[in-house]
Amino acid sequence: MKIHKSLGEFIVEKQSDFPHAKGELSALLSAIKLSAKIVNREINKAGLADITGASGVENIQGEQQQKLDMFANEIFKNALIARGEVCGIASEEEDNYVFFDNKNSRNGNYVVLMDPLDGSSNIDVNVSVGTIFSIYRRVSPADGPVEIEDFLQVGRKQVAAGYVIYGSSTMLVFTTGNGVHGFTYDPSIGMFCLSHESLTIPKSGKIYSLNEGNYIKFPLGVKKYLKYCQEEDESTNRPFTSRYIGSLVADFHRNLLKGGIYIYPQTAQAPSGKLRLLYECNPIAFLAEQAGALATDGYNPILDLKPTELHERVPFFTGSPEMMETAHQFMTDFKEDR
Ligand code: AHM
Ligand code: MG
Repeated sequence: MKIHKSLGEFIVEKQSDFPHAKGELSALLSAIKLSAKIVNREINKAGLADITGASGVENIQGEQQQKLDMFANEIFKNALIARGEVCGIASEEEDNYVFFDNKNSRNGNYVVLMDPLDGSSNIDVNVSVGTIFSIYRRVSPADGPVEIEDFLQVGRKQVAAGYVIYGSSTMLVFTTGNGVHGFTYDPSIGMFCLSHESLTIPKSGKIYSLNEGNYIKFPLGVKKYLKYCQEEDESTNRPFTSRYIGSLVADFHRNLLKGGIYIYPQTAQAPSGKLRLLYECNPIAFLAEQAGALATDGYNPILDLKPTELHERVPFFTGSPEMMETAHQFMTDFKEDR
């Protein structure tokens, strides 16, 4: 029987690869690991306990918060407060950023931005959901309170990012800027074990993932690209296959392993799309680039965009480089003024 390396062992072994941190980033990742285990436990019994469904509260973006959204938010927040490396967080479920103003944490060197439970519409129906996280070094002085500038850093400044996918198995996938590594949770021993070292995305693929129900609202470039995916052409292996789960983490994870493209574009009604730059697109874009994929707003790399507000949205295109190049071509050729 093969014994896999644990996430803890892997982190200790790779400490010297962490561009900015010694023990600090390890401790921080281990808080995320612990929170993921607790959230995983709750999700696994979601049909049995009174934790599914809406909480009755709306978040600042006017969306109904699910009970599990709020539960996951509290778990991750409390685990990060307890470690002391993090001086503040921003979260999809918090209106404003949160300063950890306690003796232990206020001088922490890092901020974490997260979507504690992404894919909320899938919670109650036993379909994969995820946690997404993004980590930066703070830029404000360490002896003062955390500032908005600490959170509005350009994506290229991330020191680590990752996601947890609660799927047919639970996996934690992360990068610290030296490749992308995946760990599968073994519930029998309570450990994340190295299962996917140095993940790279296939250069091309057959899968396209987008919510086709929105077709009528898509920009012309996306409509044309979608029709291109559906045409017959032997030399390019078309028609491609449509796969859409409606959980960014799960759709991205599948495309990362198999090759594919994920698109959540802008529409006339939502000119910035749906997904949030800071805690959905930036971390996924960091992972994507580290795995040899591309991640853009249809034109520009996501990691180069300068954020202006905490919950801002951005059109999101990510996937295998050859598929992305074709999609970009359509976006440029059929650019319209909306
Ligand atoms: P959420 O953060 O409220 O869960 O929304 C984000 C999710 C993504 O995971 C997913 O890709 C997208 O919304 C699906 O949106 P839609 O149902 O409009 O296709
Ligand atoms: Mg989300």
